[in-house]
Amino acid sequence: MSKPVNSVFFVTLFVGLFALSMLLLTACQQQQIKKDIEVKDAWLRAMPEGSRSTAGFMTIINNTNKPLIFKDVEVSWARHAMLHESKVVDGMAKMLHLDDLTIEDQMSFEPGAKHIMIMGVREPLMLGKSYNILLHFEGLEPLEINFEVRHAN
Ligand SMILES: [Cu+2]
Repeated sequence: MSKPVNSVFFVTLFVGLFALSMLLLTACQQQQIKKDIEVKDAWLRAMPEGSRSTAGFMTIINNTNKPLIFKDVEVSWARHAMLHESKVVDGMAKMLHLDDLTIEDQMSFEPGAKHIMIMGVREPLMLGKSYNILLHFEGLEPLEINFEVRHAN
């Protein structure tokens, strides 16, 4: 009579331990990636009332001994996010879409230059609050970074 109960118990225990080890593994991978790739000074531009778009800025430091290929960005709280660069072309300010970026030692994203363009923001961003952005690098798990909403000075 006790046998089926025991096997159910062990299956549950096994599944539980497996899930736990997967969680720990993922946490370790995230920690290792955060050592390899340092992201400093991550912030989002506070949105003027009625605006649906914003931009994100940061400095990425490559601590690995290989060039880092920055592929893409992803946000859950907006319709679309992409890598952009502001440039003056023939006297006109333009924003160009960027494909893969190769980061040797470090790369800065700042107002008037490279930035994360975010469009179709669903809820107005709150000043001082932080929002997650996923950074995708070639051959690595996505890196989740908190960006704090600030006023551009
Ligand atoms: Cu842009």
